[in-house]
Amino acid sequence: MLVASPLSGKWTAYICLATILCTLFTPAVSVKEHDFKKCQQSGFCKRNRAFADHAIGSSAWKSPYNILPESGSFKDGQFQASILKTIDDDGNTIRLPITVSFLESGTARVTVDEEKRQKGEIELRHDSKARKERYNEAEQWVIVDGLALDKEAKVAYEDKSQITVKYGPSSKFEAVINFSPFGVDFKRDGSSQIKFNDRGLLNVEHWRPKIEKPAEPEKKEGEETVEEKKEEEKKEEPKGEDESTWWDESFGGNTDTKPRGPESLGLDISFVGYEHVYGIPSHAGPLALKNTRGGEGNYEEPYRLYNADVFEYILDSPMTLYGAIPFMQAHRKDSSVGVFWLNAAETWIDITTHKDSKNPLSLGIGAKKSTQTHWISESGLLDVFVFLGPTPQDLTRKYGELTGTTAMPQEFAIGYHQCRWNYVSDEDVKDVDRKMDKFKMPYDVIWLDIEYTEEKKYFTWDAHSFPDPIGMGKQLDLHGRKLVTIIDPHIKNVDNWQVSKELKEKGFAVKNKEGNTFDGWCWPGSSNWIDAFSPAAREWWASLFKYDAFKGTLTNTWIWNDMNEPSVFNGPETTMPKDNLHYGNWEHRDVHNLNGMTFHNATHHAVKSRKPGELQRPFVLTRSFFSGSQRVGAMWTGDNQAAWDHLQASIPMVLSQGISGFPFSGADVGGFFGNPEKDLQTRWYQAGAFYPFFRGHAHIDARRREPYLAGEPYTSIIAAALRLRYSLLPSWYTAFHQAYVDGTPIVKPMFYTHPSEESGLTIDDQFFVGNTGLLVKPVTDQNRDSIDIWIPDDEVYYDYFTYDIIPTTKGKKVTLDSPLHKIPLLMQGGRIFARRDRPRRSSALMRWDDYTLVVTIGRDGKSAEGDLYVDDGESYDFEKGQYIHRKFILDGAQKISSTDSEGRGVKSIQQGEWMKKMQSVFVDKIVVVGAPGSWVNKKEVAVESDGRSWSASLEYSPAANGRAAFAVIKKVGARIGADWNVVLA
Ligand code: NBV
Repeated sequence: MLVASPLSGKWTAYICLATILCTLFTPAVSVKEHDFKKCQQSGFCKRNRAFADHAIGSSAWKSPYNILPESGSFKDGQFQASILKTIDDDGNTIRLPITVSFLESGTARVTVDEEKRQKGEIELRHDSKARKERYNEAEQWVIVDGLALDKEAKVAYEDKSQITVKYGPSSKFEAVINFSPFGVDFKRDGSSQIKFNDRGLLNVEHWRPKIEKPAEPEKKEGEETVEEKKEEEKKEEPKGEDESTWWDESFGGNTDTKPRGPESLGLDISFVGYEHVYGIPSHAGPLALKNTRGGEGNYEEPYRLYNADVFEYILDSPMTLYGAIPFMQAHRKDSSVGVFWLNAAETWIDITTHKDSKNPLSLGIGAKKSTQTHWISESGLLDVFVFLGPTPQDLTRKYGELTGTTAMPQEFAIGYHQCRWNYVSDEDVKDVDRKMDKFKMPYDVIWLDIEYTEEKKYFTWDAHSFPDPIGMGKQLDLHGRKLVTIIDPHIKNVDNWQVSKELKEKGFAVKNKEGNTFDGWCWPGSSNWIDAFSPAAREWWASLFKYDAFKGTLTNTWIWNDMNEPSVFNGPETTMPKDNLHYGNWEHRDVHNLNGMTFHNATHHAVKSRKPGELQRPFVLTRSFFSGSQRVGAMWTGDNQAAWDHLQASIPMVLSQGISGFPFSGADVGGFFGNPEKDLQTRWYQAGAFYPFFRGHAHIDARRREPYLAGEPYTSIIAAALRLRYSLLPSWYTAFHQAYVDGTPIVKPMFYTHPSEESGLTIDDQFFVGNTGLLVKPVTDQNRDSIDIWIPDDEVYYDYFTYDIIPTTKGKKVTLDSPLHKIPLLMQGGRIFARRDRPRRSSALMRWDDYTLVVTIGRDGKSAEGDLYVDDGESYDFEKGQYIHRKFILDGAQKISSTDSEGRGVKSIQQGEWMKKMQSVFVDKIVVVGAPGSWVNKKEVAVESDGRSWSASLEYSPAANGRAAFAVIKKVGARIGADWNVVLA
């Protein structure tokens, strides 16, 4: 039932004028690469790269960081000591407390702080109110569990120069902490996997007072200015001591005042024997990351993590995008390790790969490769988690344990979403809703972009175009559909609007460096930004979403958070000045990459508490994110373009999100900017049907392109893609559940599913869906009638649509036909997955439909298995055991059985309203692909369940012209939640 509150229908006479003004203020759209810093333009990045060049280029280089042996102690799984950083030739040192924690999960954590800043014994410049410590609260936002110390971790060896700790499962892991210079060698089964400071690039810029230089005298003609002299002197300065950006730094007309001076961190992390590294999204580039120090095919720039509104982003680039997950994994055949760099400040990562062999006779043939990375952050703690694998699943599980896993979404959220900037009125929305039905295109959600508001004031409606949001919401609800409205973090700065007044009066906005409410420019013009770091601000934010506050919203209204990097049109790099202040007086520089997540998190909690007792799982989409955002919603890859290469780029981007713990992701289907050609739009729907988050979206200037407008044959082909998505929803939901349980990606790249297959380690244009064995390779080129798909194993593969047996060879590519109407989609043998085959208008309408199980018989000709997870798709009752989780097994081609996959007793799973209703939901059909020839005369099979037995008909189709034999068992009639057997022998 919908909960409604009346819309305060305040018609305003200025509407038309305001709309005109708003449309006039649409910033020019163009690639703005030069608006974003390169490493050379980012003071600390430049300094750390120079430091690295100096260290690597000098054979005499010795890292000036040494652990003071007598400061070290090991207790209860934790090693604590002081690192002394020698800062001059006189031997003066700075003290850096270090903690190495060994966690019960087998993960190790290295944390380095700076004693003087920790104790607040520093002076701030410009009367700044900023905190003096290095930012130490990232953990509070990011880590949810898994910090228990491993009391079993033991010191295996210790002397004046090092300590070796054995830890992890069966003490297989080892950390050799070297004292002079400081370094850690993380080993598994005795061999090095990950090394810290192996190349001596550790650099913790300690606090120092600014030595004021005399003011510059007037320049007489022909004389050098102080600046020019400085430039001259700089040329002679040793590398790594470039002071020019220590105390202030300007870019694009904005000056950062840096009240705490230089405070960056750098560390080299080497992955020994690993040629490929992955992760650290979001970047528009390949899944296996590229080298960043130049050379053929490599990038010149480090990968950057500094959340930014980079619209019309360029492809194949290490340039920053909207979100940041500083989690990197390294893989080689049969081994995976990873690091998680817990730092929310601007971060750059250099990557270089080199051959390991020192044997000159090997000529590099057969030599192993290692990858060296160099991590550079502007401020904060050095805080790194180390995962020693050995499988890709170990990494995603351990990372999920620390940062949390994907929130279990409502089922509608994994259906199709129809968006554009903008649906112009409530009538327009209702019309699209009707047309989707008319063209038999299932969909679940329609979206409203910023134009639904009155003058870009969120929580209001443009009364002229949206006079009846309640009526609109109710029409959508007729088919169980939802509305998503956009709410951005910038609040229009006007005195005659309560939300703006309260934000300022209560002091809940982000402050400028002077401690006054920060004012910047965004969609509404002059704006202020809610500071979601503040608990009181978050509570206030929640009050704005109550049904009687955000009038016109209903229980089927959900939220979209955009622009939360945050995007500030007149700010440096289109974001907030780094010397702005957040709750607790932390500088924006310290928390920038967390900002989007705190806002997303605040909105998630706000919609969750709209009405006491209403227990719906929230849906909130975010553009900006950080490690942990997966716990509160979905993300999309931002403002892409209607171009084939953007479609192509979306696949590795979505895969990268998946392996990095935030798998609920997708790209704008059709491309945000521009007008896709019909074939591109069609191919994009076919690809989008396999994104975990599936939404069509378009820019305000783009032509209307609701999928039914495409015209034939495109409309029918798109409708088929949408229906394919809907029929597979049970399997998608099962994959989401797996992600929720242990952080497993929803769509999986080849290295993840087949880590032993070396030739698949860099493949990033095809993937498996959950545990279904469905292998898809979206077509991302124009006029492609055939496509090569790489086969990861010796299993048999069937074409999804025709049941043809594909002639495959493990580790080799096979060519498939891929005319426009066809999605290259294979079924791996040995799997059982669930579908709902009856086409309906929305996922809600499918809720009580019966299931089809597809069994693909494996290479051995007789076995297959799979699972299915089902719950009510909206509430939290699944946390109380209200769910069905089945395991299906085909055993020796004799019997297909369904049992509770968690071994729960029948009683415990039959209680509760929803469970009761599910008693009348059945397995209707079982399709067995690759059915054995011995079934040729079989006409019926026995079904056993609930202590009864009955027969079901079997229709057998023999193999023909390359097509596998298959059998269809009809009207199975076994309850989906019950134990049953289908006896085939
Ligand atoms: O709110 C308007 C757009 C939105 O449609 C898009 O999806 C976001 O990524 N928004 C960005 C602001 C401006 C884009 C030029």
